[in-house]
Amino acid sequence: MSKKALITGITGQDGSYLAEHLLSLGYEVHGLVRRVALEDAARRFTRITHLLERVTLHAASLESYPSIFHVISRHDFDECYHLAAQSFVAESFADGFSTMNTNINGTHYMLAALRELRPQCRFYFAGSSEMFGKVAETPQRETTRFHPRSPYGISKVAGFDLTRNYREAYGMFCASGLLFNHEGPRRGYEFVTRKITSTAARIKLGLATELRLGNLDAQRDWGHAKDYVRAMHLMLQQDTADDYVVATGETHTVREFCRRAFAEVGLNYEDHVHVDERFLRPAEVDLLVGDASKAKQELGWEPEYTFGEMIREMVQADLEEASKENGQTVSARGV
Ligand code: G4F
Repeated sequence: MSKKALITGITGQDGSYLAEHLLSLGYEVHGLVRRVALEDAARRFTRITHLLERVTLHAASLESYPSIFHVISRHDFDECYHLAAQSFVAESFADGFSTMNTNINGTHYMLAALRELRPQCRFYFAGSSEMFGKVAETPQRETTRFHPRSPYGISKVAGFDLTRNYREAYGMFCASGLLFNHEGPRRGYEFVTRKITSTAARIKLGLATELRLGNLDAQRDWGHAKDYVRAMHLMLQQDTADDYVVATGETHTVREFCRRAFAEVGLNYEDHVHVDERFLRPAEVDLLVGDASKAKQELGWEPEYTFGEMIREMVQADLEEASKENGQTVSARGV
């Protein structure tokens, strides 16, 4: 009998890679999606178009306990990966209330519905290195004290605490991944890596001239999302539930990312990148670098992509994307 997994956030970068991974392992994969997404499939399902025949989608909202309860009551899930969230840190400063509502209540609704209906279902919570915020030590590990610096980070600390509390109070198998930044060609354009690679490609093809960014000195531990979803799955295959840092152990500045991405297309970032105060944050997380020793030892997890390989893959994908746009622009002008 194949295992049945439910993924919230299946249309996102991590959800789409995780769905592919679980399908490759023989899982029956289900996803929670908002009804508006079902009604606008062509635009909202771009990352899972190739999977639509192989996954089962259910309409539900993280803001509605009854809708979550309804889906979980109808399927005997073995594993639940709770990835859905408002995950853009800058947006959480703009509207902290909706970030808190969605992220904290959404996690609580998932846990409460599982406790009520499927207490044996294993639960994964997508924690974040943003929880370390103003870091108490370097590198950051599972025991590092949290000091979140944004409503998003605070919401993730609350979700992490809820997850641990369901594990301790009700004996449920609830694990959290403390995932450092993870990227790839499916990353949203609002995040700095994709903003850089997509704009570098557009500049190269004459579709843009400049890139406006905020803090170039922030340092991040950037891995590839494809590697990180394997760690999520491994966490739910252990004998006991626990929390794990997932990171590469390397850190790079935003400036360094720019330099390497622009170099991939033969350009000098200094000719195109400008600092724009609009992209600075009220409180910044200056330095993140994770120690994933526990995940390596206990889960047998290792990242496969190097930093350079990840940037190359992203730039290549964005060059292909921009070439299509270029072609369309040319033909549209031609008409
Ligand atoms: O790409 P970012 O927006 O990612 P951030 O804030 O580190 O958060 C991401 O990683 C977390 C894991 O640690 C996740 F939990 C979270 O959901 C998200 O996936 O920004 C990275 C850095 C920041 O220091 C930011 O200030 O890049 C800096 N930055 C500089 N200019 C910019 C820009 N970030 C964005 N998005 N846009 C800019 O123009």
